[in-house]
Amino acid sequence: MIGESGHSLFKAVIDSHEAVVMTTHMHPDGDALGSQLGLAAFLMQQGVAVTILNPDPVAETLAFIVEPHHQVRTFNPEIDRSRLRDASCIILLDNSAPDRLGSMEAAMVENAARVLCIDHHPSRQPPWADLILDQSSSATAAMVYELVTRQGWTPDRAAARALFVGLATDTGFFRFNSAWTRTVRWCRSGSTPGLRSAATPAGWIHRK
Ligand SMILES: [Mn+2]
Repeated sequence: MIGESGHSLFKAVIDSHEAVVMTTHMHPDGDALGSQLGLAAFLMQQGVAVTILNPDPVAETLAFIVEPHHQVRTFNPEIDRSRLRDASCIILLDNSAPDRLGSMEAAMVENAARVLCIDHHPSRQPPWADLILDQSSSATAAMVYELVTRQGWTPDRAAARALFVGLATDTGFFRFNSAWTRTVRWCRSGSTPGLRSAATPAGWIHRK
């Protein structure tokens, strides 16, 4: 679970920026992209402009969770170095390790003072200014769900689907017992009708 300090930090960050750039690890998987799109939906509803700028393009198997209004770009050093430099806030999801940022590593480290990192992997002294880390969480998508619902937001259908894909990807589609109890509770939660309707056949999920 995310502690009180994490929820407070999240609120402080979202309340103080009108635009954010979001990124993740190289070769974004379902949890990376799903947590980005779920968080983006929340932020856009709060009036925050969101640009998703990733080291690698969206995998074909995940294209279905990207909505037409989402801005998902692939990092191009010539254009996007200045985009990162000019961003007042950069949110790094599902990764805290600079060396998993691929082509974005140097540019991200240069701007580490304005990075909020939200991740569930074990970390090694990450350089980012703000950290919300929870190794007990089965997916970054689950952390995003916890953060945005605490702010009183109910994910809409598209956001719920993106978060569900994130959770399904990192739990091997719920094969692991450790994730199971919490996940079932999460999906059954009365506040998340979107999650149940978002549950679709396993065939389209890109397995890690
Ligand atoms: Mn993950």
